[in-house]
Amino acid sequence: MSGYRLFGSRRSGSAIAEAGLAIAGIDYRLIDAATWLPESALAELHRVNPLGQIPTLVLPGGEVLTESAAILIHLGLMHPACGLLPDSASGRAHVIRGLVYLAANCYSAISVIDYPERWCADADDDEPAKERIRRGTRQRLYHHWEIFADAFLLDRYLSGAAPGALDWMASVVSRWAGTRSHLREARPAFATLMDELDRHPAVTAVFSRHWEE
Ligand SMILES: N[C@@H](CCC(=O)N[C@@H](CS)C(=O)NCC(=O)O)C(=O)O
Repeated sequence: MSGYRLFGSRRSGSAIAEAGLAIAGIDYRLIDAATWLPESALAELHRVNPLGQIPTLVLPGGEVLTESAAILIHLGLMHPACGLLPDSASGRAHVIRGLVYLAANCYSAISVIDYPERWCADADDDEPAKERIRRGTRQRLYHHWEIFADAFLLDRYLSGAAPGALDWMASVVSRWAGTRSHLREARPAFATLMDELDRHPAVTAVFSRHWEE
């Protein structure tokens, strides 16, 4: 199978990869798959990504690219003119640091909140234990976002004078687990920037298909 194939699903992190692909001007085939959709192309997804996570991008040569941050970095490096990554080495370093920060400290917490039983022995039927894990993880997640909001604005946007990879990943990951409501109180200017990015023309088609249709 030639061409790019993206495993993804609506209202999920595959919006990050789809935004990157759209901005890089790359056509791809979207394959609907997610662990919470048993009727989707789950077996095919597991064959290429044993974690079963989306987004999972298969490149034309058959290489498998998982991890939203890695996908954005790869697209930005392959298509430097599209503006996903800054031209300057220092700007790129800032954006790559921010992407990895979001993956390590924010996106990972979403998985704990969604599936607390994966992170605690014998918690499958222990609803109070799962709720305590969720509550603690949410608090930690919000703290990580506050640090991010304080440290990662490069210029008008997170990626520089124009929005780029770091903005798109932040705008999607901040939609989950009550993050936006928390930031509206704790970091209102940052929350306003996230709201603005949701409606940015560069990603309207992708984001509206995920969250409005
Ligand atoms: N580290 C991955 C995380 C991807 C991830 O957790 N994706 C979610 C959807 S938003 C998923 O597929 N979860 C299914 C599961 O863990 O069962 C990334 O940064 O892209």
